[in-house]
Amino acid sequence: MNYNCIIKKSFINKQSMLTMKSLLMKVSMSCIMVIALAITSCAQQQKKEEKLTSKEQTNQVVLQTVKMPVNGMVCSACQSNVKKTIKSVDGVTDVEVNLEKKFAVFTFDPKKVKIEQVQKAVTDKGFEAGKPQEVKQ
Ligand SMILES: [Cu+2]
Repeated sequence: MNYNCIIKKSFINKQSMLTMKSLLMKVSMSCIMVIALAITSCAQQQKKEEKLTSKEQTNQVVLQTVKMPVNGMVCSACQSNVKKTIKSVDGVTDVEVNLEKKFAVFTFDPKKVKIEQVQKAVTDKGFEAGKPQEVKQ
């Protein structure tokens, strides 16, 4: 191998190195672009999901369960009467009446019915409805 050849070879190497460099630059630039695009689209998708969950939350029915003292029940017929009365109120989903301990536990949708309406329904039947207390589930 002579001197000339070595120079030529190094020159070619330099040039190919340069093209390699510019190619690498282009590739990395497009890589960055793709990553940036992915991040933005990802962020948008996350926003959509957030919107969806907040929408679901507003549509969600939050039920409330209360324990209400009921006086005036003397037999199981009274008990079932009270139970039927509370259950017939629109918005009430679940009722349990305890004759011995003189209370009713019922679950209702506060958007549909107020506790006072349930109390009134019970007192209208001749029973005494006390102050309801919230039951934590
Ligand atoms: Cu009775």
